[in-house]
Amino acid sequence: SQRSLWKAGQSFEFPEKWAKLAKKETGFEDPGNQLLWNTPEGIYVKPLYLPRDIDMKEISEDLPGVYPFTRGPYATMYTQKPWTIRQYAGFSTAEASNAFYKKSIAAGGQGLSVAFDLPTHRGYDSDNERAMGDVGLAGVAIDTVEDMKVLFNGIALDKISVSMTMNGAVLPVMAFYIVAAMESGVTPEKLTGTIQNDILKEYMTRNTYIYPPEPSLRIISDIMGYCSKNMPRFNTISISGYHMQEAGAPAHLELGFTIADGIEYVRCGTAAGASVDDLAPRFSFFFGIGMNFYMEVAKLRAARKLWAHVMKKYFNPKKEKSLLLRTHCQTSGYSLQAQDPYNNVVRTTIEAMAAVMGGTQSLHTNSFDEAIALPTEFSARIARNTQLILQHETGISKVIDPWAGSYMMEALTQELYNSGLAIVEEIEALGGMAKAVESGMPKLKIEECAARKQARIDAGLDVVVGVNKYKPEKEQKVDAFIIDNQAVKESQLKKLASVKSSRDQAKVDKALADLKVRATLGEISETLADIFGRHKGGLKINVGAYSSEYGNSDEVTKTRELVDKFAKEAGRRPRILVAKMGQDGHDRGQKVIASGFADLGWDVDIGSLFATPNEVAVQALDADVHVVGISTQAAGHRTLVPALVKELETLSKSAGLKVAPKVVVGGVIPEGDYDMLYQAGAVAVFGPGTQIPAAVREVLSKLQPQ
Ligand code: DCA
Repeated sequence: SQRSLWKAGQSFEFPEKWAKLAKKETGFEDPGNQLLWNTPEGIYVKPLYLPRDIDMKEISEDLPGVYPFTRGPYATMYTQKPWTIRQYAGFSTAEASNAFYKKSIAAGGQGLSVAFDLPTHRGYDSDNERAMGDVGLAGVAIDTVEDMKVLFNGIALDKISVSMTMNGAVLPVMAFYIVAAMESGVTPEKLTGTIQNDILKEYMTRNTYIYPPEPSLRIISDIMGYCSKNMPRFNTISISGYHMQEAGAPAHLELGFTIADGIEYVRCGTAAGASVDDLAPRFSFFFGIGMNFYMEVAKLRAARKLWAHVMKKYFNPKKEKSLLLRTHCQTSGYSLQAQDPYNNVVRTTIEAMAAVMGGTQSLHTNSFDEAIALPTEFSARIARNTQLILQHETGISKVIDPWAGSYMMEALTQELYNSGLAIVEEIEALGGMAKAVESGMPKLKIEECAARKQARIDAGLDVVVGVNKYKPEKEQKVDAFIIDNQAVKESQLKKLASVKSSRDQAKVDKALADLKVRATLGEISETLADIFGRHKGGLKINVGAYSSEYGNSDEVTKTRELVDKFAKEAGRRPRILVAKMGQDGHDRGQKVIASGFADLGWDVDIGSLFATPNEVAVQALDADVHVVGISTQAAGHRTLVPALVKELETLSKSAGLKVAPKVVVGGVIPEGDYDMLYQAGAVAVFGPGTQIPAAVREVLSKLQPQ
């Protein structure tokens, strides 16, 4: 199955002595070149690396703690202080999350990392109609200072560093955090931790923005400026490539776009009056670590070198600390599979090893059941222990930058550096990342790579053990952690009502404009949204990316024939609206499905993010679709799918239609939810790992030509 990834014209020299032996072993005419691996980064990974592949003079001078920091930001690295074990967590109420944090610190966790629920991200209080399906599901619901105080109750905020993944509603969340700390006796200058505060990647991938780019960037500069004056130990931004990788970006795109984002943030901050040396020493980064082991180690090494280089070139800071790239890493959520899920423990371990061999400062390891639902206490313990074992039972932390000097690793580091730099320069030529994001270019590039990756998996070219090869005869069941969304919501509503009734409402109304009273997150965000507006994402589909990668196999031909047959009988092509509901902005699945269905002959409409069931139903009827496909990643389907089916039935009836559009659901769906979705009226449910042509056929089988 050695698909010829070797492109004509690409050829490298290999030693004759080796080539002869390899020829004998393989029967290949030119084994060195025929065994090349053309990675999604467009890098040719060779079967054999040699001294000639690296610039020995340049790398022999590299030292950890010394410019360009390829070998690490600190001179002694883990030999003096291992990376921080920082598990990203948060769910349901502040009380439940607080109890979880205390337990995980006692069990070896070294720093906190708060996951907020989607309504909090998007600036809605739990009592907002748009929050209905998402309260407390993908993170903790925080509406007020009182919630924040409960979240950190009994945790010494001057000792334990707290990272908060917040970008959209960053103003109220930072305000709540600072006030909660002050009311527990900790002044702002003592606070240590990180606020994600990285809005640019939200427009590209993660989609938990609120306002349009310009005012959002102003908010980010304000926070960086405020923290650099008042919170000197706090990292003011976590410039994140992670979500790009999750959305489908190969390493070179993740690297290039993230560094380009960093440049934009320095520009924003300095334009607002701060000096580069006030800001940059408290910048931090965040990368995803996937399964391509060597590539991921090389990516972190290249990232440090690239950041040091561009900072020097564009800003020439005086402080050496301004050149340092310090990073958090998270193992890849995308690489986790719902099928044969214990394999995920192994995947996460390998990714964690790549992160620490690449020299990360802080690490989150995913739990093995995260492709199915939120982690259970058991799976979270295994995930944390994975890091504890790496720190305590292996010798990994005893040597700094252990891969240095490997011909392969040094060559790969340089290749990634070169391609990352080329992307940075391309973005600079477009006028910087804010402009590039407005043009939609980075998002489309990432989505194209996601469609290609899915096609390679569906076609079996990329093997995923237990999913498209080596499938177990019987699937192992794992316990899924299901949050009672209704109960969390009720508890939040009570707490919210109590804060609202215990304050002087006239004073709130009068003073909300200058945001000085105990305003809620939703009130602050809505007030700002009145002025800034709410941002709407783009809705483009990558046509052709899926099929060009998949090729014209029997599978594709057979599926297209069925689609054509339907079109002939129905007098039009089958039409699907691929929609998302609630505050879940993960749109990789939505975009990949849209590309795949379009390439297999369907007419495809894409729904806006953050829609209510009513909005989706109206769009479905307007577009006269046969099917509404709901992509769900954040558990909101339990509330939102039944509501959608009802809306579709009601609207179809009043429009005089004989049948309402059918509903199919795909994404991260625990097995225990399948029955309730079918009972609610869904005609098909697809878990992760579904092959798109098979999904197309199943959906078709549910349709009667009308
Ligand atoms: N020798 C001496 N001091 C060291 C060494 C060493 N080998 N290694 C680290 N340190 C020091 C650091 O200088 C730092 O002190 P400082 O704050 O006074 O500069 C301190 O020990 C903590 O180390 P650091 O590497 O900053 O690790 P963290 O505090 O865990 O911060 C960082 C990591 C990436 C910078 C931060 O932004 C972070 O934690 N991000 C997490 C983001 C997140 O959780 N996202 C979730 C999605």
